[in-house]
Amino acid sequence: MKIQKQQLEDLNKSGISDHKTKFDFLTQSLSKDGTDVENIINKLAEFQVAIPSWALGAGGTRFGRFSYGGEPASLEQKIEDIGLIHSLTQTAGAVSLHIPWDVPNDYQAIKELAALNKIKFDAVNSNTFQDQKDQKETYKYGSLSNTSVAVREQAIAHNKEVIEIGNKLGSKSLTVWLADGASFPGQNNFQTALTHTQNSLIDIYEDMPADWKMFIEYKPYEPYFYSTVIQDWGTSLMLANGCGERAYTLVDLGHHLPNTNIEQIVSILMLKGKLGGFHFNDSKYGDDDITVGSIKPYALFLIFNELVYGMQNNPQNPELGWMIDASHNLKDPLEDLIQSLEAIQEAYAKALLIDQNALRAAQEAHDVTRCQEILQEAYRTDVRPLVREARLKTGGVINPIAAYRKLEVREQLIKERGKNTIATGL
Ligand code: LRH
Ligand code: MN
Repeated sequence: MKIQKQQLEDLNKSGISDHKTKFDFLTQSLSKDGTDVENIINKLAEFQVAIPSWALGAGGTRFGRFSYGGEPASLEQKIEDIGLIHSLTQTAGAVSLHIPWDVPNDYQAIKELAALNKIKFDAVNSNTFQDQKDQKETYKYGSLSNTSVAVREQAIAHNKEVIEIGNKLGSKSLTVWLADGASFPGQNNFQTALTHTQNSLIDIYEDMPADWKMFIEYKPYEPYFYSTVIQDWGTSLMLANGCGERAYTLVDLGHHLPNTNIEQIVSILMLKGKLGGFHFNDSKYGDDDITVGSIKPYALFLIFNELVYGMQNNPQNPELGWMIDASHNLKDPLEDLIQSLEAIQEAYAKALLIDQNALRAAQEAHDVTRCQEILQEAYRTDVRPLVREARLKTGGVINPIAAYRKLEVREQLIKERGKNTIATGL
């Protein structure tokens, strides 16, 4: 299914005047405070978030999976679905593949299809947390950290294969997340596990093309429940430093113990020039992988405040890899992803409204109330007219969810693909 340009324009007709009224009103009040609205619109329009290839079908938990109908059964159909989301939002211009779930059959064809949909290939993800059919060594007791040389070498070889696949597609980064850990005290020697992991990552790092980055993703627990080798940002930072200047830490919002101050972690990693990428999602308890901004929108805003400050003050930190990492158990995966993209744009827009100089001055003056007032003034501003204007300016629609439903996209996909197709992924 492809959405034609004319359809997008027709969809905007009914809402354009109401949008202009709200946009003009907001622009006037913001310009009065000296806000450069044009600059914010351009930044929102440039902000592209990679869609995870593993989150375009119905996700599942160990308690069950409820299929959605019309799910993409091939990488080609996944690219088409991301193309649908991108044509409506104009902010999903990239895909992050997970190997071996999404190995291309025809590289040339998949690159042409992606280009047709204005989709770039962002970070590729290795997978040494599942055993593949006819795999020689099992990852049951770990991969890059395993006590067995044979298992470590197999896992290293897999990561090098993932780099090759990504390289053929034009990707420039590898994300390594390890399930490696233990569920019982005494099961692992922590020092040996970490040392094996460091040496394995160095082996992979040295095999990366010179213009590639490595993202090391941390997680405190799951699938194991006593210890995880790469459990927190400090361990990931240490391993990245151990690899070299093109290795960075990847922050998945769901990979923090309750009440962790994630914005402080983001700030420190940017100061150290070691924040490589993000996996956006939201959670109430664990790694729930639910819609961005659906539980803790203020926390997301505070994270974007540190990101905006870092992007303005930390030239030592590279351009960040923005990705969503979610799993959809209840909602239409494409609607869920559209909602996440909107929440990300709104948090970024609100953070761009923060008067960073006034905030610095209030911090210097220890005027705590003023500091909070400056943040909350921005947070309490309804920035949706700015986000909509950025979409309109780039050929998207004013209200993506309404457009998705008006076009009956899911019904169309079910007609084309049937009710029982199952997408690879989580
Ligand atoms: C681990 C994780 C990681 C992916 C997987 C799909 O929880 O966040 O980023 O490999 O989800
Ligand atoms: Mn993740």
